[in-house]
Amino acid sequence: MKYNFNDIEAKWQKYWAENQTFKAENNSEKPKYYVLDMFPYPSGAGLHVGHPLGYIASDIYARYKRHKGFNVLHPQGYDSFGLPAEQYAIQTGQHPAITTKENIATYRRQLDQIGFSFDWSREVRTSDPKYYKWTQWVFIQLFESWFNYDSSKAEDISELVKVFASEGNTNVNAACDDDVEVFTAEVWNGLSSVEQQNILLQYRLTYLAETEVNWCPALGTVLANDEIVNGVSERGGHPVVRKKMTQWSMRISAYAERLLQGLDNIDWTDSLKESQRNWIGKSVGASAVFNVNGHDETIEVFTTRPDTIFGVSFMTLAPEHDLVSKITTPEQKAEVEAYIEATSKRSERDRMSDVKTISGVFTGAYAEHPFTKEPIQIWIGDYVLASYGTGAVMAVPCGDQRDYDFAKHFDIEIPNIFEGVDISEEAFADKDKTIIANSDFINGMNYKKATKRVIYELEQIGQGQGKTNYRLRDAVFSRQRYWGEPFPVYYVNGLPQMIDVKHLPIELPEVEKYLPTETGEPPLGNATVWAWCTETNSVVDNEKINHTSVFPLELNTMPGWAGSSQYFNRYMDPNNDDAIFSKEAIDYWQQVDLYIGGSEHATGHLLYSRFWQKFMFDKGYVNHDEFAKKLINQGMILGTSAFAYRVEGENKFLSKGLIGDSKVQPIHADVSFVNSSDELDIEAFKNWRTEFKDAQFVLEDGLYKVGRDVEKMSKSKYNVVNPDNICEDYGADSLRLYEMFLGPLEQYKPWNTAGITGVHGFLKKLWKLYVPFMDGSLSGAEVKPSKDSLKTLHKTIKKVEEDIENFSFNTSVSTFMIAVNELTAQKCTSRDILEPLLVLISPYAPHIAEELWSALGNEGSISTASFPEFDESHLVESSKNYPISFNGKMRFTMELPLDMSKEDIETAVLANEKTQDQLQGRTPKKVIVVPGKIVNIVG
Ligand code: ANZ
Repeated sequence: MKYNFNDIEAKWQKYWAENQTFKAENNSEKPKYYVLDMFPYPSGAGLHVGHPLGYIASDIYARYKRHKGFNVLHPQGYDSFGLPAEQYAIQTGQHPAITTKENIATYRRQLDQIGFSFDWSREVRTSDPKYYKWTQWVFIQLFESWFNYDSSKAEDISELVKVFASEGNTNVNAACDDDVEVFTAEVWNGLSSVEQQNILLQYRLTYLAETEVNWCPALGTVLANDEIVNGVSERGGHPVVRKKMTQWSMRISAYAERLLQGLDNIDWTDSLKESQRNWIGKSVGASAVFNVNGHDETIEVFTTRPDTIFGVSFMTLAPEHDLVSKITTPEQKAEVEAYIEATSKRSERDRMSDVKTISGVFTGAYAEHPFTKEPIQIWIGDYVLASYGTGAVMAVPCGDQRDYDFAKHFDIEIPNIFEGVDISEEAFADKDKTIIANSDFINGMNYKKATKRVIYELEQIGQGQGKTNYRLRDAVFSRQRYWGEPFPVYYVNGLPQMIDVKHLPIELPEVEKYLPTETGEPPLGNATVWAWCTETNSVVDNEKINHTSVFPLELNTMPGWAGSSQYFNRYMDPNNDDAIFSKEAIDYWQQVDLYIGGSEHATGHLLYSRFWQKFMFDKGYVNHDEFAKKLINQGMILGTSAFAYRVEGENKFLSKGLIGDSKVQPIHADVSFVNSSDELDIEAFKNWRTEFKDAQFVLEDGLYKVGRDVEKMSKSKYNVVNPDNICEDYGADSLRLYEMFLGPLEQYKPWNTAGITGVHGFLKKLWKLYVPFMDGSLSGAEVKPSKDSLKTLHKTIKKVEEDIENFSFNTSVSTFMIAVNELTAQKCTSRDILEPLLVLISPYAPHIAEELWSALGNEGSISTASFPEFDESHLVESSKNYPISFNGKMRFTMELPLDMSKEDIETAVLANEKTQDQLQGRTPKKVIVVPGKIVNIVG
């Protein structure tokens, strides 16, 4: 009876699919449990063994919860809009939908092969019109809403219109654009509809505005801050510049405080919460207004240190600040303009992280100190960011390092306002310890008191107030790409209009080319049928545009994160065409109980999703304002790269041991050309990199040995291991066990295929335990379990249950190994032991568990079996193997009940034949009995 894993796995995968074993019901007597994975982007390269790590962990948990009696929702889908398919379309002309479909087929085959217990009847694809209809729907809901700071929630825009009509906007405490003008009800009622629409746009939760964006010329699109890494695009590493463009934005900043507070109520990893806290970046301080000499304009600054206001010796504006062009004197104009041009090439991140380069230009203008009325030079400098605070700072060289460096560099005065502190490059005053000096009405005060007083005084003269600032920016929501969700928006006189929900989805149009148009419009500008007819309520030919009944449609598409911001809710009711999900579905599933995914989404997907969820909560569509109760980040599986060493400047490779002092250049060799002894298949390498076809390979001991290094597993490092091959050679159960065995889930760990033989050998051993049930060698009568076997089983139940509850899957695998070794040694053939053992193992190695489960004569899938109950009594020892000593020397052992009295132990020991042998007729002087420990016979 061989363990024929390939056949077994195929058989059970087919069984699960045909019987819809893992289909979750939206209504059940059982308690619910929702286990979610971050859905994959289906790339052309398919999965490598690093990808399924988190999926295996969540699958174990989902299967475990089913054994524990839960109705488990464990769905999967595809985040299928995105750049790679579009880049491929640009190069080959192939429609991204086709590429996407093919890639999804590959992913599905690979996922099925690993034996995941997904409910595929709930699959979603973000690029499917049936799905993105609801992404468009959420967009419209956001457009129809504004954020009321008084109630701290999103409300219907129609409510705001009512307030405007009855009392204007003076009492409205809303999240809105900075430059909203104050108006009365009379003014509002006298405005034209277009004017009113323009004002409302300043309040809506998604709005159209001219914003400074990160423009990536190579990709031809705008990128979000989290899509830029080290100043270049995350995808492709292209340069990114700042540019002003009219874009859709999401007013996520309105939710800054709630996004921050909400972190306290969710069980997410500390590191992830910390990244979100930093990203939200709450600062408490004040705004202060400085008049500009000779101008009507004022400069408002945000400061966290109002107490340092008498230490201000200059002001710095961000080069992009609106005032710069107005206040710069003619003499300084050329220099200022050149500087602005130079900064536009640097990304915000660069500017923030670069603390070494000090640069700036004097504008020639002066501000007036709000209290001393002294003139203060106004500079521009790129260390001040346009998008933070007010884009202007009051510079205090004695309190702030960057201001200090700037003052030093440009030889600006450095006044000292801290008593007894020697201001220098190294020493900055600790704000909580110093006393203020040289500062008029706050002299002698500490930081706290001085801050309060300055804010009060600023308020008195109408030049400032207390203020809380958040680093979190509104999120740009337009992309100049083809392969994304179209906006349900058309334009009348330049004003955006939403298409009525009942006409959704607005499907992506066909285009000839996936590139921007010659006039620089996004790819949808190439579509010829892309206009909205308000009479037929349909998309019509562009030629029909008449601006009376037929209007142009939006040319941008939505960003990658649109489709992933509500997918977890859509899974609850994915085939509903009438609503994003039904009330019954959301009432039953509530929220995600466990979410497993990568930490790289900390400030992207995971923040945007929390924002949309809070919005959906405000609107009453969902019952929780956090979408995922618990979140775990899986670590990464690293690849073991292989290198061949080419002598610099020569067409010659040295085997690793021969390098010595030679100057060599390491060149990646695909790991599939290297065996487990690090020997390179030279022919395969040469065929792969034909430029080395004629290279000379200098061998050691007749072999070419490669060097090894651990790096991120990636196609570009030629160190990927394909799960298909592993499943073929060892089976999916071995793959699953091995991925877990590698180490703690959240850690980074290197892959080593050679190690898989260990877990594979374990599965074969497990199989052997059940062979007597399959080959008929087991005699008819049921075997009663031995005490030892019961003990093995119950300690395994206890450990595995604890492990799974703690997401410590690696330690379970070793527990199974110990259990199987013990049961093998005990020659266990008891069904009472072997049957529950299968249930314990089934979340980890479901195929073999199913096969053996049915070999034991069970009907149906093991997935419905209950998790074995742990019984403490099997672990309690009832007897003790006493060491029996004579004059302190241990001679033999004796098994005696633990509840035996001292006297009875003594009698039993003395009666033993071996004792008589030792005593040879002598009478012992003394018998020392320590119950439960030892017996010592003296004499
Ligand atoms: C005066 C001052 C004195 C400041 C002092 C600091 C120390 P956080 O905590 O990050 O919110 N600032 C304000 N807007 C800025 C911008 N757009 N770009 C760069 N820096 C900006 O930092 C707030 C502080 O950073 C503010 O407080 C301001 O400098 C500066 F002893 O004002 B401070």
